[in-house]
Amino acid sequence: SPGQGLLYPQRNETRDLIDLSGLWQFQMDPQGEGEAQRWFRKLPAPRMIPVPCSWNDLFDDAHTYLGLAWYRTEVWLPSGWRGRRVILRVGSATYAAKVWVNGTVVTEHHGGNLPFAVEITEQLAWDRTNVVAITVENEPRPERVPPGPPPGGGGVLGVAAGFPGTTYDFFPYAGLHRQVWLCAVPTVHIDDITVVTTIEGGDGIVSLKVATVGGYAGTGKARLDDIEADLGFRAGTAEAILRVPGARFWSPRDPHLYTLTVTLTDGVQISDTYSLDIGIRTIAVRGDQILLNGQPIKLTGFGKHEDFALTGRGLNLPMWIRDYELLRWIGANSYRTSHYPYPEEVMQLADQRGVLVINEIPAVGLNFADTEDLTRLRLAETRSQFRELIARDKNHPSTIMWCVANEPLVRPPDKDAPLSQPQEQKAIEAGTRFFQHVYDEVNRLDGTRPVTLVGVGGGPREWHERFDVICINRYYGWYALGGRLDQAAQVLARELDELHQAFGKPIIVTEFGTDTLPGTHSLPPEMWTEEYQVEFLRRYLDVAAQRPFMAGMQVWAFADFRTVQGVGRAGGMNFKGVFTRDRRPKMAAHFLRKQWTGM
Ligand code: GCB
Repeated sequence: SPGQGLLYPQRNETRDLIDLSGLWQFQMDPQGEGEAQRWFRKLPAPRMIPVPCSWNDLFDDAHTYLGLAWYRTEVWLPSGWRGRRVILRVGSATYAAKVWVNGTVVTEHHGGNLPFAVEITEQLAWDRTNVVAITVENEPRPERVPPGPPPGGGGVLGVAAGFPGTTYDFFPYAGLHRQVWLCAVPTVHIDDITVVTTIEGGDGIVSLKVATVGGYAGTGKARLDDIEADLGFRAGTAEAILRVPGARFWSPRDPHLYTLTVTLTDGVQISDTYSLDIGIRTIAVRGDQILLNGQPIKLTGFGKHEDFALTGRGLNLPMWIRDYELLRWIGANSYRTSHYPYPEEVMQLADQRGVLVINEIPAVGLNFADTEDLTRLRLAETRSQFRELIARDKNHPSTIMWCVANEPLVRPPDKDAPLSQPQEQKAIEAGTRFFQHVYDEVNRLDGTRPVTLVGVGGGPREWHERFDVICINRYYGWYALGGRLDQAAQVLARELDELHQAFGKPIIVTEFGTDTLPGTHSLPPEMWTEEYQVEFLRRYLDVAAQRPFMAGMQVWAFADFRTVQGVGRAGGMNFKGVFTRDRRPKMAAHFLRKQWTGM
């Protein structure tokens, strides 16, 4: 197996790649008969589907289908790959996947937004095409993360309860959402690199750990510009420290990246090499401030979604490039990967463009009033997804914080049977234990970044206690106090002051916003209009500006996005975007640009 590392695939003098993106064969399997009928060899009635892409917006009969579906493709391997290890890497399969190569099951994976890799050298043929088949399903099961709704009832908020049933409002897109790659690597190869940077005066200190597969016990080199260190491997791993005098520290203003190259070499021959771009920076919390390179930062920006017409949640690089352009245009320095990890390329772009990222796992819709069994299963799922996320994203300077959950809550599973006081207390304690475990695990995996939890309005305050930064989503003036913006601002101000008093930690409002139908206007401002969105945002930003302890304000949302069908979401859309789904600015976009850029 390829080890625990999730380094981004690379082509260089020792490594090669085949990107299997393109048209694959596709067939839904609602009866689950494909495996017994050996569909992993041949699909009986396939149609073509692009990979990567969600299937839901392509075929009418697949629109709300979340069950099992088959993907199949064929690939010839170059003869030059013989003698190397071949690894199959799936960028993201939402939610559960099983993979066959030439009829043999090679791996299974759970968790919809993170990559997985498996060595397939043994299963490959060199004299004919190889058949790769992958099943994907995205059934909303209660034990998953994000959890599906409890049996018999759906919906997160009363307003969003809809079809398909989910515990959140975004559309549960399904499919092979990112690239599938074949990677050829040397038998003994670099499996993982962990980089931690610190600052001493004007110098950058780059500490690295390298892990290999194949029990490498030789030597190697690490190089950054013209600075070099020797690596001596024992039991497959080595460590080194590089000092960069007068370093350029990574920041939104100067997102300077250094290329770090690690090489396995006996001094003459190179057996493997891998390069990655790193930023030298520190991130820390002190009192109520977040410090980047020792200086306080305030986050401006948005909660986002990976969502676009037709491609759904499939990798859409044109959309992402446009989004980064718009983030710059509007003067935002940050966003949150609500409510699941975004593509690896998108994290690389954040590094290059100096965007600060709150990196969130797909733990949205957790309800601690559900059974202990469900909580236990969700904890296991959360932990394994976190291991993968940190393995994938730990070297990105742009990731400044991990987020363990969005709006966990305590809600009676049956809305007609409210929880008793002891039941509610028990549920809150179950959540406290859950987050204690997750916090400790995240800290063990990466002790270099603050960890946060995003709390829901009216949710238990004690869940924030564990965490380094207090993130809250608030909708005074929308879900509560609709139409009463002055009153809403007062309630917000009072709550922020209380939170600051109670915790003395940095506070970020990670969501605040109003559904806004583009082109709808009113005077005086009324709900759903562009004027109302502007006035709502103005109030919130003013309240924050009067409170120097506030560490950031992220508007919900960057752009309008697809939701499930229901009475709370007109046209199957969440209209809280500052941009429309096709990225046209609403009035609020111009307002925020003035606020954030001074232009
Ligand atoms: C929230 C959720 C977000 C929803 C938003 C809304 O609190 O975190 O996923 O889209 O509210 O618009 O209701």
